Amino acid sequence: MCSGCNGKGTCDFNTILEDMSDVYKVVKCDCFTGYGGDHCSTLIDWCAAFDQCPEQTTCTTLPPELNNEANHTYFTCSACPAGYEQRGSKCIDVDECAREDTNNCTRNTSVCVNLVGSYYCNCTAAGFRNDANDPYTCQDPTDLK
Ligand SMILES: [Ca+2]
Repeated sequence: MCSGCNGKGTCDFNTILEDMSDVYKVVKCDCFTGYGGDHCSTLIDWCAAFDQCPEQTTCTTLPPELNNEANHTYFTCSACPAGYEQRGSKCIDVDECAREDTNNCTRNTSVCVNLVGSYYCNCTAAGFRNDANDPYTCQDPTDLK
């Protein structure tokens, strides 16, 4: 006999799961993608099964109706945190100082210093200092009272 596979699979009458000899035989279920267990009653945790999201991101298992076997899409990864970009399977620090248009440092008063996950503007002009809460702005000493 077949359990019905919870409506989430088909019965494989060639594979005996439980043989109660002369009483009955329980056959295996071939579960639809995303479902598992003997009777297809459990959802597969693709994130636990594959663990392929980059560190620092969050894996989310897609519901079975969104699984795409052709594209092997069973889970999604969140974006890398701010200050990082994904390259291949890793979140890599963005070097904001590599290009002038990716940082807010003012050239004549500061120099950009890359940090892992961020950057800051190191004040170079005489007397200029970072505002206590703003690592990107160098304040003119005449503005500091
Ligand atoms: Ca950085």
